[in-house]
Amino acid sequence: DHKFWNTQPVLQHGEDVTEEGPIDPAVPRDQVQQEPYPLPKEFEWCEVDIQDDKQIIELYQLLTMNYVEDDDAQFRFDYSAPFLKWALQPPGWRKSWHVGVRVSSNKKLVAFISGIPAAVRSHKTLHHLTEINYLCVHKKLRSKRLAPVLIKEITRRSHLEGVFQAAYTGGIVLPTPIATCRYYHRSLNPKKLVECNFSRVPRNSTISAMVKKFKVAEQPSTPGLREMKPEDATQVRELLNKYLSKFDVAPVFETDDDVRHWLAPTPEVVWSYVVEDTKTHKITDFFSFYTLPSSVIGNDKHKSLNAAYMFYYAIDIPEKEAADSYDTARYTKQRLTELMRDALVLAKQADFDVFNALNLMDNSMFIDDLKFGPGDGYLNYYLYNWKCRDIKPHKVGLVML
Ligand code: NHW
Ligand code: EN5
Repeated sequence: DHKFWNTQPVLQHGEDVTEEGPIDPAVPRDQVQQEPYPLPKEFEWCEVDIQDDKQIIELYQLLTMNYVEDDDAQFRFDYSAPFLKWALQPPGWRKSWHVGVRVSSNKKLVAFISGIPAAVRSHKTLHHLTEINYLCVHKKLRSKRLAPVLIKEITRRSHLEGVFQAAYTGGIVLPTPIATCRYYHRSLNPKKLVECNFSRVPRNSTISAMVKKFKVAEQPSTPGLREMKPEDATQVRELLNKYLSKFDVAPVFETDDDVRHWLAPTPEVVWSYVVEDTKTHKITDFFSFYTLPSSVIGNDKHKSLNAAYMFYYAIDIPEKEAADSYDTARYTKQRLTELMRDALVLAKQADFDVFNALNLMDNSMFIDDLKFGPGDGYLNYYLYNWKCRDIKPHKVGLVML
């Protein structure tokens, strides 16, 4: 059982949802605990100022050495410093939500948790909630119940800002996921993936057969495909919000600034493309992926695996196809498959070794045709202080970094 999670406003194991809504009520600001939660005496709280080069490097180093690994501890996420700056400073970000723990004696950064503001809809309710990410405790300080203190402290800081719901994801199962998605992987550099033990040569195959199988075209094939520009934000916002409205949990991009931040290309971080109709110059399609390498643990030949992760995308469903749900599904599958085939080409050109995606949104429509294979990792989705009915992977429209 869960000594900490049992005490929290989350759906407890086996409880079923009759009506959606908050578990605990909102509290006025002056009734929120004003003092930080106490830490064991050798530690102190800090705000990590990620605009300060020295501090972003400290955060980068903490995460690079101590953040999420796969089940067999072969790979560890290696979010870059520019990526962390992007992920933690969207419009409306707050420095007080970049919470660190330092050793009092030498000021070494040994733990972290972050929140960012986001607009997320679950079923019919729009939440202005906190997205929690990058919870990390140094390997030498594990199992000392520091994580619950970090979680309570970010909760308190969220309450101080009048925010009483949160969204988060994780590889582990806690009380209680609203959805569970699976990771899928598309090899782009099969030889390196095998050398890293990321994938294996099947008994009935050879490396050269795999190299052939995973070859992609030299150039994308969709007419009108180009990099997204910041000026496309208004059209992309409209296209994307419309597409995301069919999912049971999804973000709402409320301003063009949100779209420019999250979805305009950022070098080495996020890659975004649109299809501009050659006649009307209207944007009909959009897709994006982000860069997240993993350190390869204990490999003599390779230090890093360069992975691209599918991010948001949207297609415009023409009226004649939208009239009939069968035609909508057929159109969506065809259009998306061709679009994502181009995404693979662009990722290969940019020298990614593997293209990863979850089986959420409409991804299942192209996963098999484009030779993605199932990984051994799963991603659970959670809402804090909100009762919410189960959501199937293909009804999840939220992608967290
Ligand atoms: S998921 C990635 C989380 N980070 C990692 O896996 C990095 C590597 N691991 C570590 O650094 C993305 C440590 O193992 C961590 C736990 C720090 C994970 N979420 O300190 P203790 C996110 O960042 C519970 C939630 O002894 P530890 C999302 C565990 O079940 N709870 O463990 C983060 C147990 O409670 P229980 C987690 O190994 C969402 C307790 O922690 C968890 O030294 C956070 C044990 O603590 C996880 N990933 O440190 C929640 N992992 O009840 C946000 C373990 O079972 C909630 N635990 O006894 C919302 C807050 C905001 C609300 C706003 C209104
Ligand atoms: C929240 N923002 O387990 C972050 N990755 O499958 C926290 N497996 O890379 C989320 N174990 O299957 C954390 N290769 C959850 C994810 C944690 C990391 C993780 C998995 C996802 C992963 C790889 C390597 C496995 C190594 C041994 C994997 C097989 C690929 C193969 C390619 C060819 C077609 C078949 C599949």
